[in-house]
Amino acid sequence: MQNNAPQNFRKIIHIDMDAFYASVEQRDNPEYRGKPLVVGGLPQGRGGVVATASYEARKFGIRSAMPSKQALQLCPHVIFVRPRFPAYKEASQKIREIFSRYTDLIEPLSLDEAYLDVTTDKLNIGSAIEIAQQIKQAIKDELQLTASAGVSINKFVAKTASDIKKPDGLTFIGPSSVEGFMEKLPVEKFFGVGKVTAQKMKGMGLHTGADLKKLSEDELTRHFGKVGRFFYQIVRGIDNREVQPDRETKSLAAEDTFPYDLTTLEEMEAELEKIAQTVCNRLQQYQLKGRTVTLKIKYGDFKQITRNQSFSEGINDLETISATARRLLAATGIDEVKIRLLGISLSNFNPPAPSRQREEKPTDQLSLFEF
Ligand code: DCP
Ligand code: MG
Repeated sequence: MQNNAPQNFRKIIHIDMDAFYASVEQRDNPEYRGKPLVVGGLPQGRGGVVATASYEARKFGIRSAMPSKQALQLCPHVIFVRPRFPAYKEASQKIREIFSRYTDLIEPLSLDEAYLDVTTDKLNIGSAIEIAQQIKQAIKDELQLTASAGVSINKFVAKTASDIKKPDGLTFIGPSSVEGFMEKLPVEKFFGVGKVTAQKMKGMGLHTGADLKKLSEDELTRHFGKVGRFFYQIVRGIDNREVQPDRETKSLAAEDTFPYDLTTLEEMEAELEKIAQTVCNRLQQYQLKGRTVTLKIKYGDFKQITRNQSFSEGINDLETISATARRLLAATGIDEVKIRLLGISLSNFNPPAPSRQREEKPTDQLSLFEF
């Protein structure tokens, strides 16, 4: 991607901070440096989970979203610390200020992740690789943190690339390498492929992009619904989604598709509790409170309903979110139903979220896509 690159290719950078919360803690507390560290719920507490783990802790198999108790079993000398959201938010604002030196087309995905469109950049540097290097260096010099970058011609490939060499990596997938890169990519790395879809694909003998490429657009849509069209295009290196700056956060959701239909209230409530925990973590991560809780249910026959309840004040605590979701579920009548998917979202943020921090982690839900 030099200055003389054909102008019809965009230059997209995806930046993702390395072990973000844990790195901020190690930076601010020198005694934690070089040590296995978990940021999240304490193992003594009920239902505490790992938000993130330092790279030293990952060597023991500790991962995000794992119960803290399990993390302690994997590494008995691991240090646990509670999250300090204001510190992460401050670091996040500073990285965004660094990005804005190069372009105004910045789309944050969360506190530690953003897409940048540098097809034209403010400093006339021209090379997206050079810009990514400069951004990484500025983050190191000014924030004493490291980031990994992916550079390519579209969002999907840039995001996938940023994950290839972590920590402190920079991966460039040029226009002529994009299709080969997609062909080799395992299906579970495709955006929109969660555990249920991945299982289904493997059952059909589809393991990589190259396998998906053998199917027609019709076949992909038939098997995977609307997202089949996205798979058809992306495996050919096509992803026309634009980098969208400053889109307001309207809602924050989490949902799960189950490998088998839920039939008992106990199972449904247990799953709802997990989903409520995820939503709650994200709300606290973004420091948001919502006034409306919406429950989404998809039944075994694919029929889908939503039910919601609003409050006069914004909420973001697990207790209220979970109890509201349970109440909404009970009111739908759960006798003799089969439930395939449950989801909870919070909306009506007050005050409105300043800029979009849309959740874009791979899940089985397809509603996050914009085609
Ligand atoms: N996070 C969380 N709960 C999760 C996943 C992440 O609270 N289940 C928070 C903590 C992370 C931050 O979001 O530090 C960024 O998430 P990433 O997935 O980018 O993970 P990290 O930045 O921690 O690590 P990596 O180096 O793999 O990007
Ligand atoms: Mg990260």
